[in-house]
Amino acid sequence: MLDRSRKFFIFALSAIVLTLASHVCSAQQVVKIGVSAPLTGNGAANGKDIENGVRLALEEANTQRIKLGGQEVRFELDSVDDQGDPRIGVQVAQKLVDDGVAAVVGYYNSGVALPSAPIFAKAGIPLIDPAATNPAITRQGLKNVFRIIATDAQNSGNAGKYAVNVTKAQRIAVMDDRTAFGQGAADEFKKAVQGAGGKIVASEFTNDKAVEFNAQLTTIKAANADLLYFAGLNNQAALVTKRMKQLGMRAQFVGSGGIADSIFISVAGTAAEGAMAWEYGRPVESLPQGRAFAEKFKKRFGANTLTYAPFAYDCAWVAIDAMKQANSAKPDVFMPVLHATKYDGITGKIEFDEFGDLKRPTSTLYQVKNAKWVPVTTISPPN
Ligand code: ABU
Repeated sequence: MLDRSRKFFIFALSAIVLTLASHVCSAQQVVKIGVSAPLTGNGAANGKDIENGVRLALEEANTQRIKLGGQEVRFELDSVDDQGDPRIGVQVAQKLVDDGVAAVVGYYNSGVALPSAPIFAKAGIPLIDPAATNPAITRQGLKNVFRIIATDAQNSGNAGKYAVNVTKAQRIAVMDDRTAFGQGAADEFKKAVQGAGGKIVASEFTNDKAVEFNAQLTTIKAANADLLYFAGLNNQAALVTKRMKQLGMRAQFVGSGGIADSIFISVAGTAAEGAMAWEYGRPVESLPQGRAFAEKFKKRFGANTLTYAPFAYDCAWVAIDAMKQANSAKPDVFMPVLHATKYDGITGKIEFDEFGDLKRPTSTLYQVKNAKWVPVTTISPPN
């Protein structure tokens, strides 16, 4: 049996230890950064790429022991799987709001971004988009949406003008996957082709689950098209090029954004050779910090980035940078700073226009040569 004074001593010691522990914990403020992307299903490889880009940024930020309002912060990743499905997307957006995230990096799919952005707007939480490119995402009159990647008005607009003015295609065909991204990109491409005086000879569509395109490609072949612009994503684009080869089509395949990656090359096999695609931004390895980022990413995750990790990494750092400047992780305090961002990122200089889109959006045309995507040309607005 312990005597009374010994019991009191143990009780007092426990109280001191608990007080000290709670003091140490409260000395570090946790700031949650949300990510919404498809972590399962068709877009999972791209979703994981986005998630890992943010993860890397937060791990680096934590090594810097950043202080906000005099208190050290620890950034915590709060990642949700939107499955590339708009219905799931809005549910998990609400979960991020309920979790109290300070900012969100998302989306991969434009069709998920469109209905989810207003949920963060209502909660006053900034959403920074690394990959979803339908122009309407930043045109919903919301003040919380930012995007650090060219839109499809810009990327597919460049593609349309280039097809007419540089490639000199005479008979242009278009096919899209009827998603918010694919249909939007196809419309922007057609507008640009027609604006440049080009001729659209066929306009076909599929759906984003389809694996067979015989009917559409037979129509396009019969229209004697010399260029096919496919507005859809990597896996399906690869199946389209394979079928084009099987049908003996001579039309130049040109993809919209979301195609120039290792998945396309591995699925298309030898049919990939010569395929072209317009992608967002500059080739990362051509940028001052790009090569170092690629090495860091590979070392951390044991794999190369697929496409969007550099953009997602920049999204996270743009948010952290705004918090540092505002000396606060409260969205209403750092959001005005976010609007005035001037940030030198892995993907280039980041400044936003009145819609939250990049002031100087860039896109690059790539072509597959010897089973590798090689940059052909980059288009960027003049300074
Ligand atoms: N921008 C390519 C990724 C797909 C999308 O925007 O839906």
